[in-house]
Amino acid sequence: EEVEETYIMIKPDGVQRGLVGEIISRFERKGFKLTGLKLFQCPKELAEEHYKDLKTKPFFPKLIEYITSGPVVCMAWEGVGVVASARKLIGATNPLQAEPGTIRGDLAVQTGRNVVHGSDSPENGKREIDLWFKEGELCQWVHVQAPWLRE
Ligand code: DAT
Ligand code: MG
Repeated sequence: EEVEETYIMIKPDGVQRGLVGEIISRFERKGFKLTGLKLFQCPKELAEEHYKDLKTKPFFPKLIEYITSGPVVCMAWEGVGVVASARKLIGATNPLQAEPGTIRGDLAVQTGRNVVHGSDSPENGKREIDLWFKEGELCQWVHVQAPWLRE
């Protein structure tokens, strides 16, 4: 049981569709701690670096176009098991296969417009937070709920 960090990002469709509050709420209510938050228009180079593992995929150019098509909401969340838990809250990559109750299962219909990103490992959580946030943009603070979340 280790404290982890994950990078969560509301993609341009989530912002345009007015889902920012709804999506942030789900992580807040679960009991994770927000340590970074900003609205950001992402340059192409950053999107390409973020998704570098998918560079050879046929959908890569459209993915980069999508991610850079409008502002995104960048977030860093901290907590025990937050990486895997956030992936569960988000749901499967294809929203039509995502379970009801998940963000994608409830709020999206297509892989190419799946409203939110979540890191897939603690290592990538660190890498992505480093990539998207500058020094001084993250806050360390005492989560007063902590003793009511874990015994
Ligand atoms: P996830 O976002 O669930 O971690 P991923 O890392 O495999 O999924 O892919 C990153 C994003 O790329 C995904 O959210 C949407 C897009 N993508 C993945 N597979 C795709 C496909 N077959 N067609 C179109 N877009 C795809
Ligand atoms: Mg991924």
